[in-house]
Amino acid sequence: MTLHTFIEYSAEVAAARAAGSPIVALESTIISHGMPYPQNVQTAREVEQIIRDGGAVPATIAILDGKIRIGLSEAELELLGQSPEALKVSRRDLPYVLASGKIGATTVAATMICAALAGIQVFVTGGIGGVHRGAETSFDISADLQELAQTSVAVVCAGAKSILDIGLTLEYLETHGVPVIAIGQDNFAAFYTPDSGFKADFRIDAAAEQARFLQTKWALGLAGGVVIANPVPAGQAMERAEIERITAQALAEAAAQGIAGKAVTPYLLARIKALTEGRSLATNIALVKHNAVAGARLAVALAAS
Ligand code: PSU
Ligand code: MN
Repeated sequence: MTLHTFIEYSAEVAAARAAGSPIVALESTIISHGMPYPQNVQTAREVEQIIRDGGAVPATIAILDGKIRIGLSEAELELLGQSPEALKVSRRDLPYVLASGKIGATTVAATMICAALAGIQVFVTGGIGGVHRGAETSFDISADLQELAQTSVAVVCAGAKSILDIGLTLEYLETHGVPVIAIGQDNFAAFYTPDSGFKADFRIDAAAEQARFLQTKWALGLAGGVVIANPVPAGQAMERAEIERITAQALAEAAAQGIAGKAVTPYLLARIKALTEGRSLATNIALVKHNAVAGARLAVALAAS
């Protein structure tokens, strides 16, 4: 029994694998725990379509009926978007959800594991987890960062959210040898806003050059992921001062309510959405779609080289 025993591909993804066509992995925690219904399912569908329009095949990943599913049907996207039973699954949760046959929505970390098992090198999401503010006392550091340190998948995202300590997140990635690439600018993106105020390690705009970077890293035997940070388009970004104020309020509320562990990130996302009257959700949807364009380009470039 190996993890491969548990993998099941959709017909679309199986055909793409057989043909050697470009494939882009997508996570499901963003659907089940990152956005409200029905915008979550709507966005998941639209993101898949953007990837198809970009010449690649989307592979949304989740755990269903004791299987790692690579590529989901419309009904399965709907189930993940609506079911209160969907568990947030990171690396440590994978064996439990698979063995129990429960519904699992995979985080960046778990999606990277599954994508790597399926031979998929490009993964598109909204934002990665990171080192939380106050981590020096809470020890709250997302398992996403450890996964980036060891699993060879490129993660196209809009940077890391300001609910995190972005400076410490970048330090952690540096320690673990994870390159952080920026698209279209020198600085690392901050999810709701294009500029975190911190420099990325490298700026690489062209997909062909990003592909060459990845192939060089992995050819050298340097296992591990790469963060490719694509800033939210200016017209769809939030105002920095507003998001800072609201983030501070959401963090204070989380602390007052004793929210801890895996509940922290979903709680903060939901509070920020409520406090911005949904404007943060519109930005979130826009940036994921923008990342899908970049991710499809990268997958196509990798397949062509
Ligand atoms: N950031 C978002 N939306 C999300 C997440 C992060 O803007 O949905 C999810 C991702 O699945 C990420 C996870 O991998 O939260 C990180 O959770 P934690 O901080 O508990 O590691
Ligand atoms: Mn955490």
